[in-house]
Amino acid sequence: MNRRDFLAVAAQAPLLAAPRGFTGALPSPRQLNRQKLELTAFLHFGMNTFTDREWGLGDEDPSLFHPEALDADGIVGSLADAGIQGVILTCKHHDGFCLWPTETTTHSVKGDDIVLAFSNAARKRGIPFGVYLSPWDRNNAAYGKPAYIEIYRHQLTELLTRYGPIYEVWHDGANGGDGYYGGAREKRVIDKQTYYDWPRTWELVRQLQPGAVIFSDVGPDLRWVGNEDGTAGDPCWATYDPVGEDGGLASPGNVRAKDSMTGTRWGSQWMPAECDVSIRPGWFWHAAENVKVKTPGQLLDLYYKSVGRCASLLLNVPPNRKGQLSREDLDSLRGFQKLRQAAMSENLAAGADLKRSGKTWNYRLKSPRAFDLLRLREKTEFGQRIERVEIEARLRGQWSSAGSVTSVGACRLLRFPDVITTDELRLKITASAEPRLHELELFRNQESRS
Ligand code: FUL
Repeated sequence: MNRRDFLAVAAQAPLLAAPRGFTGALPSPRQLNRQKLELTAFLHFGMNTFTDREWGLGDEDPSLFHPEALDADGIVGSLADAGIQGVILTCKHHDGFCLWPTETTTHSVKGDDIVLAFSNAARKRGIPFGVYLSPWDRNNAAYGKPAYIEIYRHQLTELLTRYGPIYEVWHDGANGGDGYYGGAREKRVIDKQTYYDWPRTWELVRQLQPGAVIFSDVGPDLRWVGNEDGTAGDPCWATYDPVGEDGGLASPGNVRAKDSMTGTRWGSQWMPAECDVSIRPGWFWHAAENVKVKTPGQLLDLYYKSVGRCASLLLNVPPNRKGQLSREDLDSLRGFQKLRQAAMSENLAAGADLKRSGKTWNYRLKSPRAFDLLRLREKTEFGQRIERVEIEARLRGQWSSAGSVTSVGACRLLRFPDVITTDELRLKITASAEPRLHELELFRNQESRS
């Protein structure tokens, strides 16, 4: 599906009626569409890139931000070549420095519009573009007062009206504390539940970008997975009813993180998890971390533990001070892509003969096949019906257990500890309603083949 089709589907109205026989939560078309983007990239780029910090105080001189040779096309091109399906730029981090010329503050780039450069680059490469706009602003004098909420919405309006279609709007949960705040240099604590009046802000996003999914600790479309390690819980249900840290009302910045990892079986809202993690220890580029870039093998493991558990993976790859990706990150990304391709190159279950009897699905393969990875997908437009799948293989005339998974959802990957060779496989499914399995695929890792 190309970018235009992607955005057109995303803008459709939500589903109105639940399929018969199932009363659980269902995804909206915009969520179903977002599900196609399994692996996306975060670009943490801004003032911190130049000050060697992770959280700027907000008193930084705007002239410190000076990428010498910004190459947005090169960055987005390399990401797309490595199989990245969408990019989200930190248009404003907690230090308040805006990467686009905004009407709301002078604490921004002046001539060069970095958001424009990246959104154009994404359009050229045909991948969707998303925005991160930190709610917390340690520069703004009005932060903590009602006036700031209008400033935040004004900034959001600029981002959602100037740069074409936006596929995801990312609201960070880090909120309030010490800051420069226009020279006040004090601590400002906000009421996370009420200060931002999130429902009104999300309505604005819906109006301006109906196809965009909204991410935060509490959705409404995509939820934070509860950690920044890049791993989802097992299982990780797409349904969720968030509660606050103290068991009360949840809000961005106040959510019981361990629940976010697993979701809520029979939760009332469809809200799949997104796993955000950096390819480096920090979110921003630091020269000292060039030697600490995650290896392709580590990234593949994260992929299995996020995408393979019905979540999506948002991998941060921070541009350096030149405004380019560093060699270390590029090498790792490319290595990661090679490993993914080797692990999932040919579907060995293609053309298998499927026979169903009740909730048992029997697959007769064309000939005996050796595999070490299984991928299952559920038709999530019918909700998450499958509770558990037992996988059995017929070996020398006997059925024996190969493994099991709890929950399937958009994508479930199961690595087998040993290579299994068989021409017949069966799945015993436990489901709350007629199971709607979309796909079964089997793979053999090319790298480990002799
Ligand atoms: C956190 C922020 O505080 C980090 O700096 C980073 O932006 C991460 C994605 O979210 O809450």
